[in-house]
Amino acid sequence: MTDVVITGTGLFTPEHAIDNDALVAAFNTWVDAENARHASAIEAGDMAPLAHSSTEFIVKASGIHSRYVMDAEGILDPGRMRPHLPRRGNDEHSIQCEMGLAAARQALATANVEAADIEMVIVACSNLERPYPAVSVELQAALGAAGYAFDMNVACSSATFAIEMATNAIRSGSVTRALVVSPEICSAHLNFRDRDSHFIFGDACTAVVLENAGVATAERRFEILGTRLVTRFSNAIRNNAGFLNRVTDSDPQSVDKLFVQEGRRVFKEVCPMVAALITDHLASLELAGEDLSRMWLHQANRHMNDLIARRVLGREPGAEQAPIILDRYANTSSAGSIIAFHLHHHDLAPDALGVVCSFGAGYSAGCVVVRRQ
Ligand code: CO8
Repeated sequence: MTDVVITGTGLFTPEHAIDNDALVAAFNTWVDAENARHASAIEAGDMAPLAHSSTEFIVKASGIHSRYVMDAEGILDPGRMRPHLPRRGNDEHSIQCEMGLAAARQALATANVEAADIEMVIVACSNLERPYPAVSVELQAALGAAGYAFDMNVACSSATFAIEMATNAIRSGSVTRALVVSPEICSAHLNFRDRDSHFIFGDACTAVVLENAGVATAERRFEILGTRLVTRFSNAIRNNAGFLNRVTDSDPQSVDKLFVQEGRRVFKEVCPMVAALITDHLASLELAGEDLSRMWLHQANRHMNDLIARRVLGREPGAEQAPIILDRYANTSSAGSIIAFHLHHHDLAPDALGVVCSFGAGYSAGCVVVRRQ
């Protein structure tokens, strides 16, 4: 069978960062204004006052300290509380294409690959800024890549699902080199007026170059030993925004058109599903948790990662074995596990084994087992 290797990764980090204190201050200013606006209804007992958010809660419940966003000003304005990303003309690069270009160029340079040698571009992320033409086709043209391109969405698992698509395309011989790009603008789909979730997400873009091992020239590479994907339908993480909203006459501004979740349920249902996926996948490759040097897990919640890593490794994970990047980046959806890989793989010795694993809405989970060459 053709060996497939990851030879380069790239990361675009937006220039604006919002720490918990700034986010909470904006939220609490809005809460105070809302409570003042509804003071008589609250006093009459017809309405419960809105509660403040707190930095202490956010850090304790999630491990998140800060997040990067494409626009901070709009989010921190209590009168707006959503990013302001001006509309671009059809002859300008779209925002996701621009993010993708930055991450892709870095990944290509690391892989020592020219854009023209890429034959497959997949833009894989939770939210795409338009249905067509595909953002991936725009990115393919902007990069000067060859072959074909398509967009796909499996929420937080988009990147790992795309890595399996790319791996299979290389194994089958239909392409020699592929590029997976995940431009996540989670801040545009987050309800910054929802106390339960306003702190969860951030923005970023990652890129991964995959090649047939026979043509790869990069010194540092990771052989893909196997990929495994799983989905199980759940409404616990949902977003009802879509092109049918217009014709169903539902309110386009209603909160169900943004990210909605039952966080506790997600935690309880997803952790065992993911631990079993990784353990079974390793067993099918005649490997076990103790063989792993590193787990690059999806970055949604610190406690979820500790729990999953403990179950798979059979011991308390050190920061080195299951690196955390959500403290600075928050949940960047499909980009999260790839950011962890991008920032925390350089020290691994040849033959070290690791697993990239994403999990999220769908439910969906994707597992990629790699060996450093
Ligand atoms: N400040 C202060 N107190 C708060 C706050 C706040 N901001 N929010 C809630 N509280 C209070 C609650 O009122 C509650 O109080 P009480 O006990 O008195 O009722 C208490 O804190 C506990 O609340 P929760 O039970 O909600 O808190 P948890 O400990 O469960 O933590 C989390 C909440 C952090 C959300 C946690 O449940 C979690 O991380 N769950 C998993 C989430 C997850 O992994 N989701 C993955 C989804 S991501 C995905 O798939 C991608 C989708 C596409 C992305 C699109 C971009 C937007």
